[in-house]
Amino acid sequence: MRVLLIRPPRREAGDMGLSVPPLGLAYIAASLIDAGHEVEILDAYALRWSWSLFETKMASTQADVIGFSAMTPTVDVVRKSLPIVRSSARWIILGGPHPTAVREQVLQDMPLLDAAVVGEGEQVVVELLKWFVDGGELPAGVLHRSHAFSDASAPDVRDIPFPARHLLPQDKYRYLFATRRGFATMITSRGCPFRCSFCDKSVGGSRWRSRTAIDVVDEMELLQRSGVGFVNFYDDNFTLHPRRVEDICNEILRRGLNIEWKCEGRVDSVDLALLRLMKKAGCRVIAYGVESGNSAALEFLRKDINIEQAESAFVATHEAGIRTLAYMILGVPGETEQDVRRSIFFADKKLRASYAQFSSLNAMPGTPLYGHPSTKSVKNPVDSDQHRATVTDLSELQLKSLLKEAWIRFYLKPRRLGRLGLDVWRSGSFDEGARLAVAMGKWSMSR
Ligand code: B12
Ligand code: SF4
Repeated sequence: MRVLLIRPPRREAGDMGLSVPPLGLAYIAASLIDAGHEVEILDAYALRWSWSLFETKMASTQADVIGFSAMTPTVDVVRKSLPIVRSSARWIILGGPHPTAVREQVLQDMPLLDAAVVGEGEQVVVELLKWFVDGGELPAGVLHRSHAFSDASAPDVRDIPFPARHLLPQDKYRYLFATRRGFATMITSRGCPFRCSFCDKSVGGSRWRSRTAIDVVDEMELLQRSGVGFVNFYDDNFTLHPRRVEDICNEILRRGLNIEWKCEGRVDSVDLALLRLMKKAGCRVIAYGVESGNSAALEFLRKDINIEQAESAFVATHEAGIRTLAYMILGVPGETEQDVRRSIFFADKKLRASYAQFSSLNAMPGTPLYGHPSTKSVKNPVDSDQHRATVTDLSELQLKSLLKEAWIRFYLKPRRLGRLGLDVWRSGSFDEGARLAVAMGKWSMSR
């Protein structure tokens, strides 16, 4: 069959969202190619297509199946795309965190969809396409209006083919904090055993499943050969098992790879010896879910870490010569304006994080917090998109202005601005850097 996988255009032309590869679509494409289908990916988001260009191109496109992926906050762009592509394919399907979290509701919400896939879709999508033609019993993992749903088991991460990156516009992807040009993302493990109240683990589940060090480094080597200089590991918990991280680092060193990377880690799973090895093997940035500088907020978030662990992880990471990115959540229920300012101070002055990302507490479907009584609809100035269900005791105005204050207080410092300028140059993120500078300028003037 001819299959077209689409990431729709940005909601608005000036949307600042990161241009990161849609790895889920690339994994789905690889499985379909293996099963003998003819597959294309259209990443209209990274290509910065306008909606009118998208409409024009779709009018002359024909495929057997069109597939989309959706996160809850971006599902509106898929909804907008459906009437545009409806006559371009016989079947339209959707996968990703959104249908996985809301299940049957997605088919009611989007009548133009034929079916949706729940969870990791590599095997399910192949069975679904076969079912479209042959009929019979609906495969497990598929939502369909006239058949009952049953859960599919997760694929073995060691058997999944590498993502079909050759179908993506590789030169369009950028990451502002990358230390080299040529950017790609990788996933080396799926699932997470922790229980943070703001996190949607519906797709990967609670069972952590990892690829072998050899398999991981094989993929890195392939990327290096294709011109990639920097890899972002987007595993939920890259550092969960330190022994595996050691194996990956030793394999990178054994093969003499010349590639730099970033990963996501927990502050309770690193120590100086491991961090030094990671630095030697090319690790340049680690993003930690610090979330808050207030113990009560950490408890509310069920993060199962404490402030002292965050402090020692940041000291050790800096000592190893690796930069840090602190993910922070502001305005957790129970937090006053003063508490939020303490959290900002914590990331800025105590942890001395190299970078920080400040968000509000979104309660999305699939998260334990979904439906919490303190939920309000708040527009986050940083995301520049729609209102989001946010759990906070602060007013929308207070939260908005604290978020702006956090970004400005953290980044408007000569040292950090200088580093950002260098990052823009090294990563080639000129467009992203310019957009960020304009946004920061606007916020500081509107304070
Ligand atoms: C990388 C990443 C990003 C990247 C972009 C990712 C992209 N372009 O695809 C960036 C950094 C930009 C990002 C931004 C955000 N993200 Co994000 N992100 C991730 C992360 C860490 C990894 C995604 C990934 O590559 N996974 C690996 C692939 C293999 O999994 P997958 O994409 O889910 O795909 C599988 C299945 O879903 C399914 N599938 C997916 N698509 C399709 C399509 C078809 C046709 C089929 C059949 C199947 C299918 O099969 C795939 C293979 O198994 C996930 C967490 C995670 N562990 O997945 C969060 C996650 C997806 N993000 C999330 C959120 C909330 C956000 C933000 C809203 C955060 C914020 N507060 O701003 C923003 C949204 C920004 C925006 N406006 O677009 C949530 C989504 C929850 C939800 N219910 O929607 C997640 C799950 C984090 C979490 N645990 O809560 N994100
Ligand atoms: S936030 Fe991170 S540690 Fe917490 S449950 Fe989600 S993936 Fe796991």
